Amino acid sequence: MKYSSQQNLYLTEQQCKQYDTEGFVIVRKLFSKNEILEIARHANLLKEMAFKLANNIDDKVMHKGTQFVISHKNKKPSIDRIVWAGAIEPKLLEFGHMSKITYPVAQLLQSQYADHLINQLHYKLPNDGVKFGWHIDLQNRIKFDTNWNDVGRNGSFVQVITAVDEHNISNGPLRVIPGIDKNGPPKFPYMCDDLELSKTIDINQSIMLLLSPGDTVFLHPWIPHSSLPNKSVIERKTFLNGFSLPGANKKPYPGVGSAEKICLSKEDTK
Ligand SMILES: O=C(O)CCC(=O)C(=O)O
Repeated sequence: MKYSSQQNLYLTEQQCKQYDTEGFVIVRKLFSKNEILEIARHANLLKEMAFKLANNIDDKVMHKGTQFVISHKNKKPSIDRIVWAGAIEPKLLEFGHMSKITYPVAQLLQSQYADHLINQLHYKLPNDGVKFGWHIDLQNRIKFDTNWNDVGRNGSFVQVITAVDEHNISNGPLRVIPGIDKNGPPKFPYMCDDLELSKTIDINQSIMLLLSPGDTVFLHPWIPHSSLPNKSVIERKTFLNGFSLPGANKKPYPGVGSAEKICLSKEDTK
């Protein structure tokens, strides 16, 4: 192993193997309680801003370099996502660039550099109806950039998902279908429901990722995942950072400063 000086920041060999074979690895309590409180504080400021910006129509509002995606379910505005949150709250970019995120990403992408594509917040307030259909992140990347290229031949993208609140069985946790087929990504309709997915994939294999605040999931771009609406009284905030191998993505993402090339690790992780 060439990287030793920051050994404790890296995933273990077993965790890397789990990512390669299962398509995800959970690192419990990656962020401390104080760090999560700080992330939640910035997320709550942006939540208030989103509701101030909400019109009566479904909309994507670009404000001060951050994109607010708002829709109306049950005649009330709900926040689908806040994209490139760090443009307004730069501290969120700092959290996204912390070594505890970027060192494992360097290992998984096998690269010292990456383009930081995603710095995003998902809210899922109680009964707001927000849900995410079944998809793989590769579909998101190709939908955005039709010239997306898997230059690294390992998916070339890692999504890092941090629980800000608890993710429990009733507030719409992430559901995944574990397993990476080395022959290529699974094919099924983008953002489909359980019924549609079950035509091609055994839905009984799906598992819920139950998380405590600070727990962080490193997600492979070929793993099918989705989440149901929040039917509880507990808010389910999530902080997401996505990184692609330089050369894979050719288009800037929404948000001022997005898709910037960053140094993930001072050490060669190949
Ligand atoms: O927040 C969620 O439940 C879904 C996240 C997701 O689908 C994604 O990161 O691609």
